[in-house]
Amino acid sequence: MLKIWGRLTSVNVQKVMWAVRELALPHERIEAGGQFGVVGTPDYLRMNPNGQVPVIDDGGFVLWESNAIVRYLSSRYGEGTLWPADPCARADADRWMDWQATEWQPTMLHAFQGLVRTPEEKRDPAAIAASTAKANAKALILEKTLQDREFVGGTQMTMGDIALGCAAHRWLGLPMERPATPALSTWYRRLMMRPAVQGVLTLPLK
Ligand SMILES: N[C@@H](CCC(=O)N[C@@H](CS)C(=O)NCC(=O)O)C(=O)O
Repeated sequence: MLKIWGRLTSVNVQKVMWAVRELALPHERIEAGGQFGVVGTPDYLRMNPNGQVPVIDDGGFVLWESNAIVRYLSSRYGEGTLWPADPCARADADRWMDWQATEWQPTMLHAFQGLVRTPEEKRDPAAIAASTAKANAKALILEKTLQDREFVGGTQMTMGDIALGCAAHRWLGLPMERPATPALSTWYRRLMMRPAVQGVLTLPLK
């Protein structure tokens, strides 16, 4: 059976669990990372030398890097749904996954760590403000894209919406100033109604 290592408070584990649930895959999730530890043990480091979550083991095939895992599960078990059959549609979804990981998510790091995981007296307001401004500017790019479509790739939900949806959940859940993003918010609410997301993306952020 598919095994997934990772705590559900991790945005990267959330992506994988959401994909697993969309695809209705029988699975076992093992708590790891954060207060659960595990990621520094020799057995775990043999699976993922980065000592991070998530990791999966699918019948002996071990994989780390959350977006790579979502792509693998989608291509193997979600052809025509999460994994669009058309190469252009697939590349579109793929492009947004890369954008999420390399352009949007990193901008949120200081805001998230500062506002959610750091006591108020120890926060760095300048770092939080800079992070917030960058994250908000990136969110407006997604807002513009979502103005004329239901999902990021068009009319069908794909793996791209999973990676972006998890990042949007974090962005919208941060206690900070945000520009108005009506299209993004409508898309996010649409995603949050999906049964597969229940219990995976929860508020408040931790
Ligand atoms: N690029 C990696 C990043 C993985 C990552 O940063 N994981 C964090 C949680 S989001 C982690 O393992 N932190 C250490 C821990 O939880 O103990 C991915 O997308 O899978």
